[in-house]
Amino acid sequence: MIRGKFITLEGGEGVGKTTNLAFIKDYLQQHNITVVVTREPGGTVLAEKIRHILLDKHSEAISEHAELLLMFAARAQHIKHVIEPALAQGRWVLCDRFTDATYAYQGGGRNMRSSTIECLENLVQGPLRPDLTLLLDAPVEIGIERARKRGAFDRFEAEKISFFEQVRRAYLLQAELHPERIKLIKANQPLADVQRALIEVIHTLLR
Ligand code: T5A
Repeated sequence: MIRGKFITLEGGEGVGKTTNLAFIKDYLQQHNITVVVTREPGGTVLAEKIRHILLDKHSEAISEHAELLLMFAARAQHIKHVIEPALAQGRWVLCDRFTDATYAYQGGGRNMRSSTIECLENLVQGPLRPDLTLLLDAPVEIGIERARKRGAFDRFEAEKISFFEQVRRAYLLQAELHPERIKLIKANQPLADVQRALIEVIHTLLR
């Protein structure tokens, strides 16, 4: 059995990850690839419960360490019960956010050390890394405006613009550090152009 490919979609709030995930899934299925679509934080019953804790607003502030550890607790469940079994069965996994989001939000946004995140990454993931990461990048205001149209903000979306600027910078740094894996896609262009750019990159993986 040939192991499946692991593709992640990343980017700040409202850049179009969910919209394009559905598009990529259809594209891969047209090429006879069996795809598992999932998301982080979440993807299993327990990890979705952790997602609620992370995204809901609480009267008690979540400490930065608690937030980081909850992200990785959800990830550990997700890898064990969804991602690894699917890849081992030859299915491709398409995931809305993964550990690059931790480097961007907890690292960039919350100023947590990269070495701490790396330590948890190695502990929880072992050698597992995405085969391809599509990083949708757009100026912060554009993404926030798109997200705002959707309704009430969650705990992260309620952060200040400066937080999202730090997140964006950290994502771009990740792309610089891992150019072979992370492909940057300009998300502030018409959807049809974004999707043309996505197909160009995915096509190289299909070959
Ligand atoms: N988090 C997550 C961490 O802090 N650390 C971690 O390790 C992980 C894994 C998860 C939150 O958790 C944090 C980050 C997040 O804050 P989420 O719901 O997964 O939350 O992430 P969001 O970014 O909030 O997801 P959104 O649904 O808001 O954004 P998307 O998916 O990027 O955007 P999408 O596809 O819903 O599009 C938004 C709107 O824009 C339109 C769409 O039609 C839609 O209406 N749109 C476009 N309009 C014009 N032109 C285009 N090119 C467009 N593309 C999309």
